[in-house]
Amino acid sequence: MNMFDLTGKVALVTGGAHSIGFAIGKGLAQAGATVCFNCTSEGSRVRGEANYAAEGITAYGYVANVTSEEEMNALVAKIREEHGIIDILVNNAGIIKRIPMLEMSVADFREVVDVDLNAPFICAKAVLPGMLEKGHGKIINVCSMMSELGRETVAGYAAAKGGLKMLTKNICSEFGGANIQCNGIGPGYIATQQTAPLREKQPDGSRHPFDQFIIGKTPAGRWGEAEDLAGPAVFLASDASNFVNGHILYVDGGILAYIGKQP
Ligand code: GCO
Repeated sequence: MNMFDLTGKVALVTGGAHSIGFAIGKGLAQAGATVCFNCTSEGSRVRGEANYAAEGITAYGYVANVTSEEEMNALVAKIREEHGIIDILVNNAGIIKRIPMLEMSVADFREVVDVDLNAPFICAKAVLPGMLEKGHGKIINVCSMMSELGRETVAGYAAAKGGLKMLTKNICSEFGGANIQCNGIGPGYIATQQTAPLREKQPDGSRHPFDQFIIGKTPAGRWGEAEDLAGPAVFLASDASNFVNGHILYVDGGILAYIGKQP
């Protein structure tokens, strides 16, 4: 018996065409799940399916905007028709705007909260009726270091990711009795396109000060790779975690445990 086996399960990974979402989708597929993902353009849908195909995986991409209740309801209905009721939802799609707070427009703040917090509510609401019908379900919210910590320039992102942590606990509270587990994964600093500006080499070829800061702040002494999130995602998607609920599993190389190196 393999308690991590996801054979026969249908997963939807929002923003699962590339980066962290892709690494999670790939992990779920390798554990046996049928993986569906959505993205915002036909181009990334095609590229996303090709990314999976290059790993020998058939994944199913759809164009749908996570901030639209109508589009996500339609997507969930379509996946049900084509593959079955969704067993696993990974709320991964997210954006960041790094702008000092006094320069940040309310529109920018709202946009970040819309994608990073309102959308997970919309997507969870869309899949929960099917999970209730089926008598089980797993919702995994991709949180952040910013679910716990603040940092200059990321007011919208930190507010949304802190909110996402609490949405996780609330879904757990409300649906735990229906055998639905809602947990979060909190990536530390992961080398992705989103964090590329924080790792850009200086004109003199030296490391970006933020890059040095993160290496010093991470007991593991490195940035994470998107693949580091696959195992934790498989765990939270599988029967191995059936009594784990409302928990945020930080996958951060130890950042949250460590005060940091003395300069
Ligand atoms: C930042 C943001 C993100 C982080 C990530 C940490 O510091 O700019 O926090 O870009 O990479 O979400 O979990």
